[in-house]
Amino acid sequence: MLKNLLLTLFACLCIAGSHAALYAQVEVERCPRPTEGSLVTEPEDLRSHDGVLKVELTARNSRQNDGSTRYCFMDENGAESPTLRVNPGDFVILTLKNELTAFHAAAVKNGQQHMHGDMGGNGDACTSGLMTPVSTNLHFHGLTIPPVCHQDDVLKTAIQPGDAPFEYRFRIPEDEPPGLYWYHPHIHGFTKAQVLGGASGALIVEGIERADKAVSGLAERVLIIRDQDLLNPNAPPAKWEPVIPKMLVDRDGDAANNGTGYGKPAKDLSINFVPAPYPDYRPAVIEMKPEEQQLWRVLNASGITYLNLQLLYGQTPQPLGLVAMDGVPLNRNGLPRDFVDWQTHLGIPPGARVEFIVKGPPAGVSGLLVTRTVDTGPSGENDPNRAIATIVASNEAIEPFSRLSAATLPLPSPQLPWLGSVAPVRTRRVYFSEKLVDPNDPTSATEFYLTVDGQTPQMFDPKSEVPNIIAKQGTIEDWIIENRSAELHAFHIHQLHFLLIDYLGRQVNEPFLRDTVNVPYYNGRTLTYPSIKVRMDFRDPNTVGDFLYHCHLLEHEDGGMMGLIRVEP
Ligand SMILES: [Cu+2]
Repeated sequence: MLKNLLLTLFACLCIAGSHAALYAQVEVERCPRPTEGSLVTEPEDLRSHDGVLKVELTARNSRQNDGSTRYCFMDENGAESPTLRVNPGDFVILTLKNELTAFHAAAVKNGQQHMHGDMGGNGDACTSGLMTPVSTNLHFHGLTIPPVCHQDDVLKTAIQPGDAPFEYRFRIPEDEPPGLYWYHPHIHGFTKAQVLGGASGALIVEGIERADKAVSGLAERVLIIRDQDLLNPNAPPAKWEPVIPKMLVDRDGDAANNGTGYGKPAKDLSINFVPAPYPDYRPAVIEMKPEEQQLWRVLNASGITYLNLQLLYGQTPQPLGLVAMDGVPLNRNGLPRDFVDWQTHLGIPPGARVEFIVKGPPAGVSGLLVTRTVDTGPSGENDPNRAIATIVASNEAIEPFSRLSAATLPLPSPQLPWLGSVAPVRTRRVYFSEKLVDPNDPTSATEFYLTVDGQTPQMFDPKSEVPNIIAKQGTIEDWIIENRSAELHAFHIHQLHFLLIDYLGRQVNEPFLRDTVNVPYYNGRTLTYPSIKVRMDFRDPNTVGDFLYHCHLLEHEDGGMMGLIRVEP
């Protein structure tokens, strides 16, 4: 009996030994993802109870066979990138455990293999500022919560592998507009890698149906569009595409904008992690009951890709009933309570959100969610026309997890006067620009700047504590944001929303607020640089402190296109 047992055990060990390589390959995927052509499922919803949302997240990564790295946030039940659902006034208590692994020599050298002290860090996640490929943290994009440690500071807060779980603890403001927000890491120099790898998730402030009756009682779907490195980088374009000029590569090594709307994209796209990769763009599958109306809450969590969404039934673009941008209902300034802006395409810069009403296709008709090409400028990346998901009308379609309340107790009006009706205390001018390290060598590295007019252009220095801008809490300022570079940029500021007043010299006076906005590129042929004007709102006491404004193309942000603002009490 014992002899048999030992023999069995010995046999097992032999098999284990001879198959070590095999076992290494089939080890459990730490960031599992659906395959091409899969049904689009929704992220899990985590809801607050008795005014508190408790979440335990773990940051993980995994190396893929093609050399790319996936990053993910998993909750305590194994759900990836759960949607955090909160009400105004709720407390969020979120612990983040860092289980990132260094896969690259540089990461090992600079990261977890060294003690914190070796890198100038001090072992304190609140103050170390130690930012390496395996450090992580969270930014709550769009929320007006304080820029302090354990809330929404990303200047110093950095959690290292092996640190105790780090606790975020903040209150959703009572007057936070209801809508779609999101969370993602913000480690200077490494944000792009983590976000491209998939580290992002949605946060919903409930109550949009109280702001806009047009969505009351609708089923809602959270759709997160992310980008990632090409799965088939060496494939030629599909045969159905028109022949385009020879593909060029930009300074980041991504496919450059060729101006045709076709050709190799800079990055692949996925929708709720279902990839729709170049060159065939096999779409993911969204099922809906025939002609059902739903509220789609779409986040562009891409690192660098602009979206221009369109929904086609046959060849016909369908009306998309826009009700919110960047988490703010479109009637925020007091427009009618059933206001809907019907559009046939919706542009979404990286970081931005759109929420819109769609009607499912009739039985027997299939639809296609596409992104149309975006002209990112001669120095921009290629964002061609491509399919993302097919819409299948089916009576068996699974109902979305969440349905908006049909009750329409109106949301209280904002306490402060509408931003458009308040005079600014001053006007500032900031500008995007880029410079080759060696102007005579077009292959040399590019430095990215976001500069206050009059100051010397400098890449953002995380070690510097000198703010580029000092503002006063309680005031309102107008900022003119210029683009002196040959590519499109997406301006974003932490901690607050702003009002877009002028766009390319045209008054727009939007009835809502944004936190991310495009600034068109300079084509070299106009007397002035393209610019926009926004009205910044520093009235909320939660905006007091040091925080960031930057381009939301993450390779630009990581590359220095960022500035520091201090709002004094
Ligand atoms: Cu940019």
